[in-house]
Amino acid sequence: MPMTLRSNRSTLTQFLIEERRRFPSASGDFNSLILDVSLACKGIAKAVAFGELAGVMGNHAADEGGSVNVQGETQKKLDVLSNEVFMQRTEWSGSLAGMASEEMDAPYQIPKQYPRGNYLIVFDPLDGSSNIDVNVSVGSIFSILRAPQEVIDSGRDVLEADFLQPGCKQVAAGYALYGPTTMLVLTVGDGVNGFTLDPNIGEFMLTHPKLRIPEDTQEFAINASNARFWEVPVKRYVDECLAGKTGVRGKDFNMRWIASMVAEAHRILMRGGVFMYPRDTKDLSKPGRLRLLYEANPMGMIMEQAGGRASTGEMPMLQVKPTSLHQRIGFVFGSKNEVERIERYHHEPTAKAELTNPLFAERSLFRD
Ligand code: AFP
Repeated sequence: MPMTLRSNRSTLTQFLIEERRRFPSASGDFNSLILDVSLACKGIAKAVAFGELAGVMGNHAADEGGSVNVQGETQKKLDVLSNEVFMQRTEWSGSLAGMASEEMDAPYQIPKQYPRGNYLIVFDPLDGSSNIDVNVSVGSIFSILRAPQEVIDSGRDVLEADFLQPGCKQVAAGYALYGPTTMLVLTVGDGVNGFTLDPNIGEFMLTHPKLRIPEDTQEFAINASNARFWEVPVKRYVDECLAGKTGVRGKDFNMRWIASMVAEAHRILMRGGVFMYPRDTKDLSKPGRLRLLYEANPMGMIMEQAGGRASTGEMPMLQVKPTSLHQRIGFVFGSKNEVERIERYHHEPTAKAELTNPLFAERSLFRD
């Protein structure tokens, strides 16, 4: 076990204080919020690590308050626990005007006994939790927005509309990855930095400063079982990757699918790649699988801050004007040149025409 007490690495606290020195008028509220979030993530990391030993695996029982969240998805015990940890760790300090979560239908009001602050936080407390029982890496994702001035001035309860800000308005975004090591990856709008939790001292240490995503890649991630529901530009892109050296791309591609977006995003941050959960025709009531406000926007900000790209397939993710708290959206992110290629395919005039041409379906390698 490495002895890290004499490490020269910055702690998260040190990193935040040094960042804050660049803004002498800053109150410190923002830093305290990030530290509260990091504490929530440490708590969740512990619960995840103890797993069955702590009795936290499996579904949240109906007799303990229900088992299906607002998305209509079965809640795991750890979903509920992680949500509570996030709320408890962040509600008290006076930095938040309100919060919203994947696990709560409506915005959560800061209890009256606590002061209200300038920021809103939106989070997915445990993304990938359908994998938790098989011990695959999972994570927490968060997005921090400035509360509308009128909310700050009046101190009123927050409304859904207060959260419906495009991703380009995010002040900060990050995720914690509960994998072989626990990591916190954070952007405050000035690049992306990765911190590894040092179990010896219980601190996040700056181990991956200024992360950059390679602009090119030969690795893609998509749930191929949905191939028959994909739109033409996505089919075309994947078919071309699969054709490898013998096709128009002239190079072989590798494919990965963990079904845990934080883990996929982290792989892409480390070595490049492209992730696609595109809009498809599987369930027309759902324009995509992932959620805009607490999955696509924070991950989109991280990708763009690391030199990658985040898109709906058709337009930059961070420009989308949200229409509801739990809105779903098609999401493509990762190495810049690949994401731009996918966007180009969506914009080519033939893409729309081919959508209505039944013959095109026969050309996909995923068809019989
Ligand atoms: P859960 O949090 O319900 O497990 O969903 C995970 C997720 O939102 C995202 O992390 C994955 O990329 C995606 O769903 C996996 O979806 P498939 O089950 O269709 O592969």
